[in-house]
Amino acid sequence: KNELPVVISTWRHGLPANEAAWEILANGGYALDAVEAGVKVSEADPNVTTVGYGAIPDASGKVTLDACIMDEKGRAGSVAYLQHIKHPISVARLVMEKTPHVMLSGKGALQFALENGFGKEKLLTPEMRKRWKEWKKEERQFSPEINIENKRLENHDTISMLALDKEGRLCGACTTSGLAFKMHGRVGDSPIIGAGLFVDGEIGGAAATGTGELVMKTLGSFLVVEFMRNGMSPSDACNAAILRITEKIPDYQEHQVGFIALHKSGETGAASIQPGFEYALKTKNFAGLKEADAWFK
Ligand code: SD4
Repeated sequence: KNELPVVISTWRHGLPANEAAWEILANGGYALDAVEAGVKVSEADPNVTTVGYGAIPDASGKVTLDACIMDEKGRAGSVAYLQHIKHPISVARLVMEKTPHVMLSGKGALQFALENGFGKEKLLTPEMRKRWKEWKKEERQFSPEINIENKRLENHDTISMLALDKEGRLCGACTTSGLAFKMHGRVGDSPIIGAGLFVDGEIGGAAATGTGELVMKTLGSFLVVEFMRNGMSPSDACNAAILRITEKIPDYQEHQVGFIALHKSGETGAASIQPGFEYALKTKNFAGLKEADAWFK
């Protein structure tokens, strides 16, 4: 168990994101502000090629973004298939705070963002445009790759973050450009409450990364939280949700999925299908990367 505050996030790009979140948490700030500020670091960084600005486009060469956020009271906001906005997580937060809805998508989400003062930006960098052109020439087909971030993309992927502040408020955020070269119009797990992220402020939170289709079909993050509700530790709950995927999805061997979880007590856990899923943890006594338990050893 960890003393509060605690912040946990997916992949190596979680390290600088956790630092930004920690600044808020260490000063007694609100976990919701912390997770938003944290994942914004990845959204703004063009070297993180699977989130926000500088992300890999879809098959048609467009950067389309998914994000969601959830607070300790169970309030939620999300955006899907959003283009031209550098910080989809902040739009998701506004959906939560300013509208009677949970999710806005596509043109409507963009319109809402523009009406609320967000600027329209070009998210496709010249480097990613070049990569897309090469991909079009060579592959022309979408194929999910296991730990794509480890093989080709220097450890970058969806960022999901969970934070517990000094007052014990638990919040989460998740933001991504989705799978590289996905079909145009494809939406993954990341903006789906219960799939890419779920928080129950009285129990704990969980978040996912990896092939979103597998997470959506098993409602993975919700499942992890329900396992914790039934008494499992965060680690056991993540492993049990991975087990569910292996039992229910025939071609799970071809994919990577990773879960992180944070219990209300401060205890954390993580699990994945394939080895190689790293997550970043920051507490008073620890700051660094850990590798999740993997189904395949
Ligand atoms: C998605 N879960 O859109 C995201 C992407 C991801 O490893 O995390 N890929 O399916």
